[in-house]
Amino acid sequence: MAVPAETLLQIYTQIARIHEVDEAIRKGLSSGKFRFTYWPMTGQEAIPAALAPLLSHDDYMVTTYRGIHDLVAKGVPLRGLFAEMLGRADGVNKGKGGSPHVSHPEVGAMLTTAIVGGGAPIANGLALASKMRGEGRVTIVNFGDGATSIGSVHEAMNLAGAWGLPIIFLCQNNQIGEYTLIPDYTAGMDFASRADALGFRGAKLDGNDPESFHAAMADIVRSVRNGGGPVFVEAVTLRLGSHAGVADSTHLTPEQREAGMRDWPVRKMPARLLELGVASAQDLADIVDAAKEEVADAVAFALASVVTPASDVSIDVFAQADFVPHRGHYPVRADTASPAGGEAKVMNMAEAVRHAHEIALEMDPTVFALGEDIGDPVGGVFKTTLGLGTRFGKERIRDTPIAEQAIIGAGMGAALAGMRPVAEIMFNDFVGVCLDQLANHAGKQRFMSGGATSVPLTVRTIMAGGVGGLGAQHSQSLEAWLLHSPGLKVAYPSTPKDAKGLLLSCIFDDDPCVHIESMAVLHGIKEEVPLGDYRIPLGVAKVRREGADISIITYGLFVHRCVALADKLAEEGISVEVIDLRTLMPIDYDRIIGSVQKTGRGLVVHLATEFCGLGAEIAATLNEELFGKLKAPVSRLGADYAPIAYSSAIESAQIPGEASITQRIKQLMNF
Ligand SMILES: Cc1ncc(C[n+]2csc(CCOP(=O)(O)OP(=O)(O)O)c2C)c(N)n1
Repeated sequence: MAVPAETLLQIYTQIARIHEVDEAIRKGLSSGKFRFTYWPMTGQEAIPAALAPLLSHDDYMVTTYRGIHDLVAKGVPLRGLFAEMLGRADGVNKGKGGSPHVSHPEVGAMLTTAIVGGGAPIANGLALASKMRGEGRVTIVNFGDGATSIGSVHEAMNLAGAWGLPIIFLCQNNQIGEYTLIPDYTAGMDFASRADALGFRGAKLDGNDPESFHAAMADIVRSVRNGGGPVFVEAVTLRLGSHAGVADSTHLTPEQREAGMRDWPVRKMPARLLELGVASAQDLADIVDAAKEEVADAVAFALASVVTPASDVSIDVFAQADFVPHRGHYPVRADTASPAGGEAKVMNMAEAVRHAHEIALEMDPTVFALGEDIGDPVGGVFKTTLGLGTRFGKERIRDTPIAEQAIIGAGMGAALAGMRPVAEIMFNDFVGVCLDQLANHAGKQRFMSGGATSVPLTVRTIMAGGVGGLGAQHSQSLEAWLLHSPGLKVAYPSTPKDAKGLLLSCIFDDDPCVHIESMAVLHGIKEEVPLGDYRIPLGVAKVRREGADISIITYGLFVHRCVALADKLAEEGISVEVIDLRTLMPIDYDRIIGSVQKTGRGLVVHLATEFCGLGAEIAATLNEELFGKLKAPVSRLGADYAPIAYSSAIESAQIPGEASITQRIKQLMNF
């Protein structure tokens, strides 16, 4: 007998627990006692059950909406799990994640995603953190066969292969995507062979045979744990239930269903254990009774738990609750920024960014950087990491494949595991390629986990608009995308000194921060930058130029353009105050409102498209808050609603410029 009797009983115990959980959910939903979305894992119980004895709570796991069986077997306490599924305060995530978003880091259940394939890049980051720290943990990422079609899984597998990560891509092939059968969605049905193509091991196993599956996985887990690199496992099983809900499946013929029921581990394993003589009928009945009792207790506990108050919705969005924007709530934040004294050096923004990296890398071993071409000799296409690879090594300055989802996912996963990664996305426009990882995963994870996890990830990206000639796909300023995604902080420095101080604040912040650097400023402006460690607090704007007649609210490159224009307009007798937001989320409404209250006029200027841009938000707030005190309605000016043109002449006409800003200021002055 390949698998010891004790292990077989452990596996059966997990199968029984999973089955009782499944039954209780079905009963609760059918009776109307429960109301939540359930994606049944019926039929797939043996996969995590047979794997469980090979893992400890130190090993990381990522799963999907259909992964309740994975969570049970990984050790998530059933009381907290049921309360979570019911959306109750005693859930492991305070009921904020619910059935598709369970995280319980105490047992290594790090993340559950409802985005098909979205977990794979993040799991890489968990594995990377373990590898960098030499911890010997194995990371398991579960997903369905349908997820093999999505780009994030391919990107993640490629990166794992390139970096030799200790991860198992566990594809639970239940023979169907959502409602589409495998031959209808791929011509490459041998999923395991995809790993071969990426240079690592793939294995096709019978996920419904606990014995052979356990034995094969024992070998695979050992190899991965011992540094053998990633393995892709196709665990063949069958989804016996429907895609969602508790109705019977409609995708199986009666014959297929009958065969599936015969092969169902929940039914066949007891007979096998009796046949092997490892347990008596009474032993097996005791296992089932214990599972029933545990589940009944968990259900009673969950039903007795209260719902998290709706008023808590702003909690767990950010580490700092007062960063969450609320109408009428404008916290006053001290400007503790100004670094006093000390040695300083004249730097451009690229050098200041590099210097911030250096300080962070020196002081904290959990800091590392990753991105395309960031290592030496290139040092990043904008030279923002030049020399760092030579000084800190390839482990901490990591060149990546050209795969933005894999980059952000690896950063996010490592952050989940307690690292402080700094990921570079070369151009702001490329955020579109990885927005799911950023917005759906990094931004939401603290909230979805009810604060059980955090993502101290920094993403740096370069915004090249205003330079000219880069065209529609390398020139956008996309902060509005990010600001519309709760959970992401956004810094947008205008000077080298601010870039260093803000970037350091981002790196040591406990939430995902996006640091947007204007290409025109990166190498275009120099100033004295203190050499010491200093932080510019997030959410503190700065008056760049004092004025009395009108306040211009802007950020990034346009701070310089607006200050220059203000100097010019002063000669015409118009006194313009220029506010540099520095951070867009959290936003410093206290200073914005204070300035416009003083001048009685406000104009928000940004390079981003005017329509639905940040300017619209700020103008609306100012008009509401200061109505009656204003000398003119607060206005906003951004780029025309069109892709950025390749021709510099057209680009400069379509984004705010001296003429259009002056015209708008004069309109407001003469209102
Ligand atoms: C990116 C994305 N696209 C589509 C969906 C809708 N959807 C939810 S589950 C599912 C089927 C996924 O099939 P598979 O990967 O085989 O996993 P299974 O549900 O069988 O476990 C789909 C298409 C989604 N959640 N995410």
